[in-house]
Amino acid sequence: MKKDSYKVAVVGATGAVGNMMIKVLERRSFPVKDIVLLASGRSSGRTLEFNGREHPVLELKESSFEGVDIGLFSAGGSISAKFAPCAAQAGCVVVDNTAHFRMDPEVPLVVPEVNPEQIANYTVKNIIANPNCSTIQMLVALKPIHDVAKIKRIVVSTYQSVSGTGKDALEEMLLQSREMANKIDWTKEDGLNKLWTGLKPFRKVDTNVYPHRIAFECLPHIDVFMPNNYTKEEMKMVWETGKILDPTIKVTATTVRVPTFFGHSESVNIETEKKLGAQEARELLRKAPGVKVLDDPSRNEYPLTALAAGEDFTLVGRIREDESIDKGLNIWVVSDNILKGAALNAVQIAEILIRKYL
Ligand code: NAP
Ligand code: 3JN
Repeated sequence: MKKDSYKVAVVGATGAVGNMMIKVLERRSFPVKDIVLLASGRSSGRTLEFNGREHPVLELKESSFEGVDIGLFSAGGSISAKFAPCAAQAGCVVVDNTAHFRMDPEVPLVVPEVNPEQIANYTVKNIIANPNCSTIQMLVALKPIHDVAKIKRIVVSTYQSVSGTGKDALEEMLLQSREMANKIDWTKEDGLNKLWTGLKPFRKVDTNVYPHRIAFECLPHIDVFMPNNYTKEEMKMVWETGKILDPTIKVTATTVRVPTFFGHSESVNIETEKKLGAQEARELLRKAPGVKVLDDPSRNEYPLTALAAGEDFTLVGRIREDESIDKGLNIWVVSDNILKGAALNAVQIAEILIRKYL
């Protein structure tokens, strides 16, 4: 018999993504009968609020999943590798936010606006994978275009916010920014000279999270470097687009960390089989699920991280025909990486699961 409420575990509940999962479950009135908040032993003794009540944070153990219907995992790949199979074995359906299972052919990789039908295949391993945030927002924007004009090639550059690296990275950026803003002298009269001199001591600073200073810097380096000299983040966009949207699309990516707080931005260039004008694309995207078009240059209107933060929609704008080729478009896509890029996408998957299968 179908249940009307569910026991839900959040693994990594104290982290940036886990915390947002709790908020999204609450905001969308997910039918939670009982919530189990799991993290490392370091967080034992802490409590977190859900639906107006404080709940204890428990240490994640293999036995944590007894009677749990749905497990939302975001504590890193090695934790998912070890504990997702235990949870699945105990009858819990895992929605995993890490890269660990994404390319497993027996695990569906799902963006609800793009390939919700794949959720049906969760039964093979009792695990569903949530894609990488940069892939999710790009595909939410491209799916309606692909359906009409068939995309042949994607060239994407990302501008990814620091929240994508978690809470320690946000702290690193804030501390570095404060120190630099306080120590660097600036006057309009002699500003540039003072700035150059003031910046010198900050060329090389001690860091804990990133290999270089992130404050006032762009790092063309997200995740580890691969043998082909792309980063793993770049290859995730290539691999995941093939699995979710269409394996015949050619994808090349450059992923860059920029000193913004929330919201990843992407410059996306596509080549299509059928010609699609910018205005047609705008109209298509206006009707697309999960998309909000902000595209009025006459009013300086375009997607910004400040507009995307805390917003469920993926913002799309700067829609232009690529004048260097016959059938191509350029678009600018911004979305909240912790929300649609992680927590919201996972909860949307869980919503479909309970509506159709559990
Ligand atoms: P975060 O803010 O650093 O939080 C990490 C979480 O994992 C914390 O709750 C932490 O608990 C928990 N954790 C760490 N080691 C653990 C252990 N041994 N046992 C149990 N829990 C443990 O990181 P985040 O930004 O939330 O990201 C977490 C993971 O989510 C990432 O590693 C990544 O795999 C995934 N993620 C996916 C996307 C996406 O694109 N879909 C985006 C961001 C992140 P304590 O507080 O107790 O240490
Ligand atoms: O860097 C970002 O903006 C997104 C980060 C995602 C991430 C961070 C650490 C480990 C992932 C991911 O989801 O691909 C992983 C991982 O699970 O490999």
